[in-house]
Amino acid sequence: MPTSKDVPSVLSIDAKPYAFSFPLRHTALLVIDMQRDFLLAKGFGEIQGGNLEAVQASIGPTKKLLEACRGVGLAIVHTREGHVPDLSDCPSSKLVRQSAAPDNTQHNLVIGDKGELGRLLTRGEYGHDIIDELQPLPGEVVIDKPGKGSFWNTDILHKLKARAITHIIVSGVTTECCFATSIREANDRGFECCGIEEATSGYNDVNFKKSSLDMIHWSQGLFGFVSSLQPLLDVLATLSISSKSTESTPPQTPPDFDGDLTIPSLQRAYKNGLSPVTLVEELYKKIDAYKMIDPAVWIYLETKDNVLEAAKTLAAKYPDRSRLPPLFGIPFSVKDSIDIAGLPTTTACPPLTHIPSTSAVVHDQVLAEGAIFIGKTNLDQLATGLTGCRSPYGIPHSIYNKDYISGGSSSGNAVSVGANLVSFSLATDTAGSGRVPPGFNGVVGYKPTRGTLSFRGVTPACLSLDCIALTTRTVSDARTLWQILEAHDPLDPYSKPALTFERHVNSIGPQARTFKFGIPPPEALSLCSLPARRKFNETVAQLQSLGGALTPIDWSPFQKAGQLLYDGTFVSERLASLPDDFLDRNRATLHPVIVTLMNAVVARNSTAAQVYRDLQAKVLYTRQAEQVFAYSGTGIDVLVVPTTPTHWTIKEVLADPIRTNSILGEFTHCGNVLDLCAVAVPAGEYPVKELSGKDADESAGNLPFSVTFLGAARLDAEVLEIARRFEEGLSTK
Ligand code: TIU
Repeated sequence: MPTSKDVPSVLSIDAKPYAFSFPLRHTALLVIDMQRDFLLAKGFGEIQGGNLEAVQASIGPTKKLLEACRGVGLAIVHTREGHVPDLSDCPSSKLVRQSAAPDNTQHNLVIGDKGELGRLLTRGEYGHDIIDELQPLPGEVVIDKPGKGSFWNTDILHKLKARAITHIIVSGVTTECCFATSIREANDRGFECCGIEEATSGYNDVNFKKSSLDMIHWSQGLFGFVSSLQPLLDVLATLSISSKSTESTPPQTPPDFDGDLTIPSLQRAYKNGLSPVTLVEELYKKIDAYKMIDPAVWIYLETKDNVLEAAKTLAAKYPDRSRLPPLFGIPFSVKDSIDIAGLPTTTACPPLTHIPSTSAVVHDQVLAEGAIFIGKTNLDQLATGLTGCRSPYGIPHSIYNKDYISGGSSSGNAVSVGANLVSFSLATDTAGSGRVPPGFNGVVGYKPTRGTLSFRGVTPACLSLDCIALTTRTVSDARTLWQILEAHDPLDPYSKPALTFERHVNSIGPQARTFKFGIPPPEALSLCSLPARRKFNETVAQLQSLGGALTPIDWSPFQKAGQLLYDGTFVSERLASLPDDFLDRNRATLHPVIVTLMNAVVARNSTAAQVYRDLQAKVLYTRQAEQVFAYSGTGIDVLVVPTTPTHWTIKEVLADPIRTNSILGEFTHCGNVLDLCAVAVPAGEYPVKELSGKDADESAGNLPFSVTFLGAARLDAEVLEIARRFEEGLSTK
């Protein structure tokens, strides 16, 4: 992957109707339908009367193109046309039209019929899969499509947006059919496409190929661009050479672990030969050393021997370093409310401890991609709290300063990432638990839209508002994990459907750089400490310098929705997932602050009518917030808030646990009530003294400041891209 500063970020090749310019980081290669059914003898194409020799001409050039694009780390997307075995996704017209032609002699077999390569165009059959030469590598996207176009009834648009793709290099078969249709569909959705002449072919190239390609670029680029293969290979070759020369590792000696735990850095190191065993050895030195600094991070730490064993098994399973799964050897921790088969789940609440027989879906998903489990982290009891001071397993502190809180409820989780003990951590977020602790430890906390990652196998805090959160070092890492984990789970009743309405992308012109953002009004921000206000003002200026237009908004739905969470009846849901007599039976052993909180909930004697009023209010505020984020000239793209108004000391929280907690949630509480997605991003540091006002703190160093980007449900890709640009802007300052 190119890392050198010398590598130009925008490339340009000769094309029709004029040069095609594409930003490397935002470009994908699309390889359409290079399936046995279309390319091999006895497949669907030949049975339909296609000229196989013509269509096979694109295989060699497509292979060259694919290898060149892989070489520079472009996102690769393959498609396969075909249908589910019961053909319920196949329109009858597609099944019947050609065979019903009065003069038909050749369409004797139709989709779903048994041919020599298996049932024709049917998922799971041999003929449906991609030819051996072009098989996808682990981590590449494969889209199964029921139509000729790649976008009809698939999540390709979502997958492209999730990777911040705006430009697509297009190849595959057949030129006149799926290739042309897909380019037209992509064009409607705002993508800049360039078809590669030699890397596409069809069943009637003598008559159709030139016209099909000419129609794409006709009229100064009606649908897009067309280029020859060689200019593209030439420009990519110069890049691979410069990126190779920047990779520091000599080929013979496996590299040492350089301490950088971000996912792309480890991926590079593993590709160059780093052993996961070496990584684990180094990591456990750090983990052991950090126990002296903070003994309250872990509730369960896997033994070094077990992890070394896992690393050896992994290395043996994937001997070919050019075909590693995306999370190969990436170490991670798990909040101890998330199940791992055979290990106790405590939820920091000993009376609730159980040993599950199956793991949470998200845990299995990251393991399946090669990640290495290190341990389970501390949390506020019952995942209730934002301080990190409510656990019987001790009080973790901010990695910045031992007197300051780590934040909660995912306390150990954020410390384990912040202290560089793991690359990422799986957490949860209900009131802000996946945002506040990352904010207090200088790392990224991302809470995807609820119901887009499976919540199965997690102890609920407030089930209808809970979601999985990801703690990472960078926004890009959060995005990588999200792409791996996002999937509809039919067994999770809160899981949202996979397909949704998606907005177009802005790939070129000023719209590609600008965005509209809103912020809380001065009254709301007045709750912030002086350094938080100063840093937030700097953030606003930074966003403006990145092309952000500060836009006035109606703050009231966000403010009122936040109040519903603890001041309304919703807090009662925290008792709903526990046995009815749980509180009475366990008062003596629960954390005293949790008992106070739960007693207050019970004492309210909330009525069913009050609950319904709150539910109706939630729907109203959600609609009002949707208006703020509307897909229109007036809607904003993101809402930007300080992650927390201030950063308390542990002492301050212990002296007044409920009030300090409530203030911390001022800008996070509304997130799940309004079904928003959110990512908390580091936004610089300030001197401890600026917060404490004490000259004695002159040498006490800094504390981190964090801002959170919130967006409407399912606009995760858009929100993450703005957050990434903000993060990049800070790092290049
Ligand atoms: N029939 C034909 O030319 N093509 C297809 O049915 N699918 C694709 O183009 N992939």
